[in-house]
Amino acid sequence: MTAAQPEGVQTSPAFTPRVFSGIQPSGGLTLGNYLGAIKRFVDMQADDFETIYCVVDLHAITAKLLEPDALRQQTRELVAGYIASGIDPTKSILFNQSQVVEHTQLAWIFNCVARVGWMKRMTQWKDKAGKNQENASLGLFAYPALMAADILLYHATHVPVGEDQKQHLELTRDIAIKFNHDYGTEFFPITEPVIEGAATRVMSLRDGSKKMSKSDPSDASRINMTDDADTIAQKVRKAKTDPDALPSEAEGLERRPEARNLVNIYAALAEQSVEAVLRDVGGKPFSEFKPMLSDLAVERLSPISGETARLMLHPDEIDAILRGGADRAREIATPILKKTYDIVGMVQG
Ligand code: AQP
Repeated sequence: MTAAQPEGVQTSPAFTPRVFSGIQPSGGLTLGNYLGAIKRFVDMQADDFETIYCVVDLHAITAKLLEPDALRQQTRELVAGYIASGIDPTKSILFNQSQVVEHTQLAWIFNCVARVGWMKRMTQWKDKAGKNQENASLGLFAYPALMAADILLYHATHVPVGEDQKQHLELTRDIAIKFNHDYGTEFFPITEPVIEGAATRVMSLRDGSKKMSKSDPSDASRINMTDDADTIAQKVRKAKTDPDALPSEAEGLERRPEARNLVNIYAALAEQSVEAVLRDVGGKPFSEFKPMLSDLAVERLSPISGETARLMLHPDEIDAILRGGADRAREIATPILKKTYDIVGMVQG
């Protein structure tokens, strides 16, 4: 927990299972976003869950303001990437955050529930604000309260995310617990993070201690979902490794972060366990393993990048999908915000 749990808090009553997650249109999608998040979103769509997937455009301007045309383009590209990866907008609710104003309205309430001390402990705040915290935006500082609102506005019970978002999910739980406690209610669920699979934390190809990220200044650090086959092969060939051959067992990857990262990526793309992959490739040098990895990445990613490019030829259709998704999202969000205001004591006409 990021904050002390108030005494006497009860866990949530049963809520209808509902999945919510989002991705920022802060740049093009990376392999990290795909393996850590989108692939899991698609898997959960097949389960017996109501699924709500969001393009969190309000979050995308917290680290820095983007060129308006770039934000519009990246928003549409993210929608295209979601659909090309298997999100079906007739099964899942797919929309962009700014079209459902209830997100920011609930975030305000949560700004008043969350404590400054909780926010200051967020590693993403520390990483992104760096040494220049005085100059960082207030939005970056308050980011986790908006994220809690994104999730709790739908009474989401499960949130699939990569490992880097675990702390924000814990803060979401803390906000729900404090709200429920302060108002003597059990209105908000205590959401479960779903962090599963071989690639919950895909690392930079240039530095095995750093997360692969859309906003890393080095393009060679990541595989973009729109990279062509030659670019993928070149990035994998140049990926940092060590001089030893691959081990036959997972323990042999300890203290070898770059080797572990490439094996994890392979396992996630092949939908195999790390152990099964190492049974096949143990003893091989990287000069043999890297071409296997780039071939597999191209095989898996090129249909997605091709379909993304095709969908991007029809921006009006993408906008219509977002409008329809926002209408469906509002049907769930509006009564939950109204009830929240009522609990807080806001007089509604
Ligand atoms: N490297 C990663 N490995 C596994 N999962 C990852 N995710 C991001 N990077 C990795 C997961 O993708 C989802 C969306 O993330 P986001 O766009 O909301 O923000 P982020 O986590 O900050 O992702 P980036 O790519 O690093 O964006 P920037 O550079 O803008 O900050 C989340 O579920 C995240 O866990």
